[in-house]
Amino acid sequence: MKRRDVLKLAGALAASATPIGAGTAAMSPSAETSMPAAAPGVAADYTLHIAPGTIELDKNVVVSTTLYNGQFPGPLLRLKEGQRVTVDIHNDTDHPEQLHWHGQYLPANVDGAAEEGTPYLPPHGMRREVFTPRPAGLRFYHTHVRAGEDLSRGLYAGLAGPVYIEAQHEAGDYDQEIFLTLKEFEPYFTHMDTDVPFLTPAEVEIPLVNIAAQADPNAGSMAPGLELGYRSWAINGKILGAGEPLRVKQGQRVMLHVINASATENRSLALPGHTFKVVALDGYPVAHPAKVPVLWLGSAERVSAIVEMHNPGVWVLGDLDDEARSGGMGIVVEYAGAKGKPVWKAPADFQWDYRRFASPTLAAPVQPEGTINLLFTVNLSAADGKFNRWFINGVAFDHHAPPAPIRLKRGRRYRLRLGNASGDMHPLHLHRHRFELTRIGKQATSGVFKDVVMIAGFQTVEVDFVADQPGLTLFHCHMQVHMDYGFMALFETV
Ligand SMILES: [Cu+2]
Repeated sequence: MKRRDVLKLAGALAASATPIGAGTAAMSPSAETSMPAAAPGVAADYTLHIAPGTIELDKNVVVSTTLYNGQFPGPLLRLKEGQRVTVDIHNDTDHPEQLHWHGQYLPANVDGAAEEGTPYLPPHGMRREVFTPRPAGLRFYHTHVRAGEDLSRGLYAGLAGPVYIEAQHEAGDYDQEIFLTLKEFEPYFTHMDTDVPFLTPAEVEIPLVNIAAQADPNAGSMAPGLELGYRSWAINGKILGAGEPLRVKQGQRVMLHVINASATENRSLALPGHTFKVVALDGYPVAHPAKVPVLWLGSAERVSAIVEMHNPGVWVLGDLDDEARSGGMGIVVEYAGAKGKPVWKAPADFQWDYRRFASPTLAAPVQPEGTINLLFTVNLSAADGKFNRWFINGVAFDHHAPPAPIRLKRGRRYRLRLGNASGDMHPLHLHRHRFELTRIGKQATSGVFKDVVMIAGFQTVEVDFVADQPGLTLFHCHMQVHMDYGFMALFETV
């Protein structure tokens, strides 16, 4: 799908061209690099152009935004684990850009975050990146620049695309594989906050004394800051009903790879009369594949789930939120031979709980070599008098004067004890690593590995990770309006 738009220049040209690495030490076979030009005569495996463009979400809804290769989502990059790939990235815009390889274990100069030291893609310039994709599973790429008040930039734009890294040996136990990238378009600022609670367990856990000590000095006198609203919603860049339906046959097992590429929103999906067997979260196979009637994904989360097609008809695979679904967040699923209007039925109430996919028997706890407490607080409307300002351990990340990184020793196992002293849910992302969920609220757990975890309001979550990537690693809330206003911290592994 969409691969026609990738300039895949492999084969004879590459084979006859100058050997990779000729004259550049940085391109020695073991090196992973980001360099400001393509080596002459050596073709890239993939070429991506970041440029302004328009997409037709529906025949009546054409949106101007910034895109990869003129399309949304950007082209699917199907990579092989451990097999080096060369990607040329051209920035055909007037602004510096960053392309972040979300979920991969890459060096800080390739990962795609200026805070870690990745060089910017200069306006009307390009970079060649050479890297070894890993780990296997569903990843994605997306822009990683600060947007602030500019709703044409950052993840408010159409800059996201799927990556699938194939394992050396992949069973492929399904009949069809379908990638679904969820994204809203036409963002605007609003004071409406439409969060619905869907996470469990979600006991209030942060001790009140702790909240009082960290309390917003403006609390009670200031209104909450601006949030985001959207005018259109789409799956794979098409409003519900505007694109081709997913065509299935009775008895098929369909693998859905779902990416929430939203700048700020949690998304849900249900398919009436069917269940999702979740086999991987954020591209990592889960310890216990379990069937659920609804998928929930925070910003940047991915779910891989198998749906058994045993309920012939024409259905809406759509978001539970009526406004989002009727505004386009859905796609039609059509069985061969079935006719009629697509049917939507709201599922019964369902709470999302990562522990459904955890090891049925708790693994013997492994003691981390260090525990790092990270407490998240907010000052209402404290940034420019209109945006909430976010703090990690009392420090709001300042892009002009980044705070000192938290030092880690390479190869050691650390526990992050995440405390959310705000009422908002946050999708928290650690770059360049995976982590294991070890505690959600009061419940110990094991066997669920991820790179984004949603934390409910006033809750604690613990995750363990091994600091095996030297250099700077970014940790942040994946909601653009939170990360842009302080919700970031850096680790440095030495
Ligand atoms: Cu957040």
